[in-house]
Amino acid sequence: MVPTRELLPTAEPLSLLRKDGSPVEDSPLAMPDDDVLLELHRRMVVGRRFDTQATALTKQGRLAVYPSSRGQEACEVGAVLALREQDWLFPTYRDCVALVTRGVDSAETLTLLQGGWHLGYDPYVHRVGPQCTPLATNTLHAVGFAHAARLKGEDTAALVLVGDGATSEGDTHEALNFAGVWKAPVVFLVQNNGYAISVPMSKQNAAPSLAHKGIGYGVPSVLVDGNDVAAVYAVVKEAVEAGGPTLIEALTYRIEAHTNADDATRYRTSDEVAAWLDRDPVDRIEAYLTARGLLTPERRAAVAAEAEEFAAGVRAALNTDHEHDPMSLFEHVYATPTRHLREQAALLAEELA
Ligand SMILES: Cc1ncc(C[n+]2csc(CCOP(=O)(O)OP(=O)(O)O)c2C)c(N)n1
Repeated sequence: MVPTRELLPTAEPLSLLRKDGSPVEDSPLAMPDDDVLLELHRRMVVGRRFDTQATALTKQGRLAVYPSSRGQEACEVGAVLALREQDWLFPTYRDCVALVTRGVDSAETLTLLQGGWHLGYDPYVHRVGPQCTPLATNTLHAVGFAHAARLKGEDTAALVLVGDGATSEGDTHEALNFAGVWKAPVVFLVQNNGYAISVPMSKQNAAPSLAHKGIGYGVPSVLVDGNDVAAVYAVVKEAVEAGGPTLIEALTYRIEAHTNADDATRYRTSDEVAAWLDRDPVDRIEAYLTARGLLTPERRAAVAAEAEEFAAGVRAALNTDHEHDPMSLFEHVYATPTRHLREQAALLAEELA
């Protein structure tokens, strides 16, 4: 039997960098190498610029909806860069920054949110499952996938991203249970950003932390500072290398509203948002790298220029109109369309004729 303490998270979140960027001397985590830290920083800056660009495109009507992950870049980037090439990512609607970090084309990432097509990218190219909007469904995809890969003799881990609210769904618990039973190589990363739309954590959870829930399934659990990219990278890398299931709760905050269709001022105060802006994940790694002389003014300027170029590419792609055949709405859902779908397709064809 695994000793209880090996399954439980630490009382305080693990970290490598304090909010001012100074290093935590007695951290049990291994500080990533300098080149990794610089890459984490670069991808966070580009990811944030992508995110602000996508939010702007909703205001211009070029994007139907966008769930921003501003403030959560350390989770999105740290976790993805900790994956090996052969590993798979199972994201939610919130995780566009994780997708572009994994290499998915930015315009293809936004196709679904633009309302252009069911899915804009080929999941096999970068080993990224479809972004799931039905909460927690991706947890089951990840466990099934990782278990199947192991049965096939493949060395593949699955990283599944979920929000705090998704941990209240039955699917998450079924997935954790089977991950524990099968010892499937799945890393569950819960980005605890404090809210499920307007519902705060206090109305979702009575446990000491979300990470505590792993013990009931025999799944080792980790609590980490989700605004510390070095720490997120370190814990996800360790979990991938461990080869079995791990539940990681990363404490972070969603700076923007739930989506552009939400008014967050109705359920949270500006003081609360300001307190989290003070814990900004990009500022933190920048402060550390600058103090160590690794982030020179030249490199900083080059990264900023790259981010601007990336955003320009997103604008150009999203400002291009594509022709979509309305009849394609009925494709790729069922191998054999149901009677209702056939009837609806016939009605639409008649209307379009
Ligand atoms: C099964 C299901 N129930 C309800 C919803 C509606 N819904 C969309 S997002 C959301 C809140 C999710 O919060 P959380 O899991 O914390 O993720 P976040 O949006 O904060 O990233 C809800 C309830 C849904 N998408 N799927």
